[in-house]
Amino acid sequence: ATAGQVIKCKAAVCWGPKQPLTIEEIEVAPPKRHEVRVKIVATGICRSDDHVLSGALSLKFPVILGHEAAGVVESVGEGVTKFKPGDKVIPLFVPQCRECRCCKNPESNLCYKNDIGKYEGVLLDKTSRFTCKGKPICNFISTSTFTEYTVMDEIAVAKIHDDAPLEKVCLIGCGFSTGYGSAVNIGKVKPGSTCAVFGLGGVGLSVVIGCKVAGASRIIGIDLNSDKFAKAMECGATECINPKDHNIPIHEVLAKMTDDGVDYAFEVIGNTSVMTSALQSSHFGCGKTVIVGLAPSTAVMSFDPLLILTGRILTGAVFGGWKSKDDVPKLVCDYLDKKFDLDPLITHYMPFEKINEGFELLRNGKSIRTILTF
Ligand code: CND
Ligand code: ZN
Repeated sequence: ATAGQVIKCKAAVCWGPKQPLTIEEIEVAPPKRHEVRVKIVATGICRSDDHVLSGALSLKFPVILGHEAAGVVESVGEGVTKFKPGDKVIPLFVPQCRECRCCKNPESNLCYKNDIGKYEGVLLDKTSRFTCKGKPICNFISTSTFTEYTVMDEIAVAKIHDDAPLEKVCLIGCGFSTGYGSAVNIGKVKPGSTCAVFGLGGVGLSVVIGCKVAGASRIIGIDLNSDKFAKAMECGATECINPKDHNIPIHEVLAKMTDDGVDYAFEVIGNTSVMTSALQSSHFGCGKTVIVGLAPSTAVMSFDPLLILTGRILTGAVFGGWKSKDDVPKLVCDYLDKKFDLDPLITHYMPFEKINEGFELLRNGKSIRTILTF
């Protein structure tokens, strides 16, 4: 009944950094050619959304944030053959066009048509489908999920299994897959190895889960907030340390604990000095450091190049290296087959209207993932 029409609905609009989101009535235009309009059913709050609110990531305003979600197709634009109304889907903040140099490379998952770092705030046709009070509202990294309805390019949407519980598998849209894939695809953690995970939020705990599945024998969690440790142990950490409890640099603490350094170190905070600590914590000649955290737009990492010269590997990835359109449906099936659990990551459910409270819980270190439902 709504196909082809402008839909009026509620969305949390971000008018600028350092101010609360406001719930507004917006207009969502019908999907154009090769676009899909989706009714969002559940969306998680990720620290990357908060990096925009804090001002750490600079992009164009006003914008509708949110990128970790699940929903149902409402209608499709011209030329769309792989989706129909009613299909369950997950938005993809890293699209997969299958045609660009990166998409054709089996080793890469970064499609040329992504908006991460460019932050143009538009769909592929260079406009967004949102307006509010007569003003255009920008799209966020190909997705925008803090809204009842959103429009995405079809390359930025994955169709998932009909049985998937949307209020859980929304985490496969970012936090879980990013962390888990960083361990299994990017770190390629080996059985019997020692891992260090810096930052035990939703993404960091998912790294811990990935290290455990990969058979690591020691998984050391590191966080400034010791309240995160119980959950980390539940997810598979074998020990946890708080840098505040030590009067020597954390990499020296780890060196003592691990016979000169870990096999794999993961930075899952977005702090460039912790990125350097992670690199320093890895063993010479063989240690690998994976950057997962998103640093502020102007931040620069600095380190002694001898750390690299002596054989340490430094790498990183968005979305855990998964080729999004290919792998998200498989991850959903793996979840349905009980190959991993998402429940330990979910600490709160809230109605969408309470979105600002959800962000407060994240900032105060009281939540892992809050899932907003519509
Ligand atoms: P969240 O804020 O939940 O977790 C971060 C954790 O780090 C918290 O538990 C903090 O207490 C802890 N912490 C903060 N500073 C320090 C410090 N100096 N030393 C030790 N611990 C510290 O965040 P999240 O898990 O949602 O996200 C983590 C990062 O990953 C964040 O930067 C986010 O933007 C990024 C990310 C990256 C990607 C990707 O594709 N690579 C996708 N999503 C999120
Ligand atoms: Zn995210």
